[in-house]
Amino acid sequence: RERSTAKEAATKYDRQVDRLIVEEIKKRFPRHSLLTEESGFLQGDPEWLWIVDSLDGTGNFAHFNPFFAVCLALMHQDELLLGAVYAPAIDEFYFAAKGKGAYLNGVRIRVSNVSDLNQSYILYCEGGEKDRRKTGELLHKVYPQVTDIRKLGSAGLETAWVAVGKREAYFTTKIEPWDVAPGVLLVQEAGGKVTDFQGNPWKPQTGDLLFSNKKLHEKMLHLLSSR
Ligand code: LIP
Repeated sequence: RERSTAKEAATKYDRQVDRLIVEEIKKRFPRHSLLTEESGFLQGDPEWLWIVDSLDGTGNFAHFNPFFAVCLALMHQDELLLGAVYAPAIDEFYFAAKGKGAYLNGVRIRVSNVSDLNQSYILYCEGGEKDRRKTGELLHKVYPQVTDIRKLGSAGLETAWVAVGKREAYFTTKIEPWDVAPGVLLVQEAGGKVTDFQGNPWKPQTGDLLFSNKKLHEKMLHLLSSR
């Protein structure tokens, strides 16, 4: 452990695993661009972009909580082609390919069928320490309407749990693209929906996001965007 707040926690493992993944991608796809949490933007062919978080949920990892993951996505001309979230401590490997579905440990997955807010389990997190107040306000609107709320501490896993149907929706503010890019494709390929709080489609620059099983997307958007 090197830095003090949970949000800024970075271990030497973040950097070691980042180096390993970057080297491997560069070896196989020397001309592709990369955007990683630890190395920043490594310019290459602008049409191909790998988005990497070597250790998502570093705060958990540093505090003996098994919810942490490696997150990896590939974009071609602004379209997500591949997404992978691997949580080694709980043995969950999520993978999605554009048009080919989403999988957990090789088995096809679907989002949940729940359409009533009062029967739904919701996940949330915030991308920046400064947004605690905003997150608190959003929780204040959502919590009374739903069965319960959880924060797992790994955005990658939170998105994956919506894709696999363990939870109905996940919302986040000011999140970074490397935390959620694979989850966007996982949820879409599992039959769910991903938008910003106004209902616009995901872009790597979008920080406020709602991932859902589609069936309660509008109801959740209504809560998140209401004043
Ligand atoms: C973390 C997320 C977590 C979020 C933090 C942070 P990191 O990723 O997955 O859910 O609340 O802001 O972004 O920094 O451990 O890779």
